[in-house]
Amino acid sequence: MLIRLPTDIAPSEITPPEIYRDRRRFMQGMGALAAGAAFGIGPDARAAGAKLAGVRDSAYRLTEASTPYKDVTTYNNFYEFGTGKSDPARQAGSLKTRPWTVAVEGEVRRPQAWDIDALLKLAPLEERVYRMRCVEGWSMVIPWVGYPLNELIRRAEPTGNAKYVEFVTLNDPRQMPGLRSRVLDWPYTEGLRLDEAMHPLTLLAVGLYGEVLPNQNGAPIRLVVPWKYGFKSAKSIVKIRFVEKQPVSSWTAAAPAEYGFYSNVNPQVDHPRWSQAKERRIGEFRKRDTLMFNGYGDQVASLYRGMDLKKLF
Ligand SMILES: Nc1nc2c(c(=O)[nH]1)N[C@H]1C(S)=C(S)[C@@H](COP(=O)(O)O)O[C@H]1N2
Ligand SMILES: [Mo]
Repeated sequence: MLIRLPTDIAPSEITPPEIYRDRRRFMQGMGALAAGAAFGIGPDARAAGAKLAGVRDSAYRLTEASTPYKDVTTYNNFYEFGTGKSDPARQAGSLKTRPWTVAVEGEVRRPQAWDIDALLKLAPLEERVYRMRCVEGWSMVIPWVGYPLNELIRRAEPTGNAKYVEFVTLNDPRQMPGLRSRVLDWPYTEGLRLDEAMHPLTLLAVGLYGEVLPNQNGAPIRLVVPWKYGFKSAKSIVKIRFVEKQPVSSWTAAAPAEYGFYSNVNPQVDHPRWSQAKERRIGEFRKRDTLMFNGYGDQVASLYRGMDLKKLF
């Protein structure tokens, strides 16, 4: 894998994540102690910010510095909670992540409605530090916690007709104020080809920075597909449907000339309204070159052999 070291950033520009985390942890600890004393309760292991137990290390980690927790959790796209970058952090507190069910259905031998707490135990949780690139031109490095989506897919036993996987996310106007706006056709849906969904890099994420996923990052469970633009990584998933025909995602439906089904990060294929050649890593000033397949070409280029990626963007 091609790994670029952040040699062009002054060390003073980076808040080391450990230091940031320590500071935050101390403040949280104080808050939890106060709440516990007042209500006689212990920490809720399922609440955003609670530490996830038994998270394994993994070989999937960049040597680049992770984007500070504060930026990862306050600069978000989650249109169900507003279109401003700081809206989700302010408004996603109204999302209820329990009870939560993820329906696995369609072209599978074993359809199942998974309770989220059973899903959390389906496979060992690992930490994976991935580079994430939004089509708007910014990027982050995020230490996700989760397991490969293929763990769930294998248990579902797709039939021979399953060629694609569709992801449907929560569509509840009582919890999601942004649904009142017609920016997209709700629910937010996304799709992958079955081999992309089975790829070992494709993650079902339930946490970040070792903790339960904050609501604004797609609690309680979301997709992470690091070689594709960020919008493919659907948040707060309630349904995973195996289908024969290529699904139409919300973004493709909204602007088919701008957002294709594949949406692989590709510095040579510009978005009609802006270049994709460079990106700004959140926290940095100078732009970086965007890498083909977001730097994951060694692992994923073979999925697209023989395809014209200018046409199938
Ligand atoms: N349900 C849902 N999922 C979503 C979005 C959204 O608006 N709604 N935005 C997408 C976009 S454009 C990006 S860049 C990523 C951002 O993920 P993050 O906020 O955890 O960094 O989430 C993606 N998943
Ligand atoms: Mo995005």
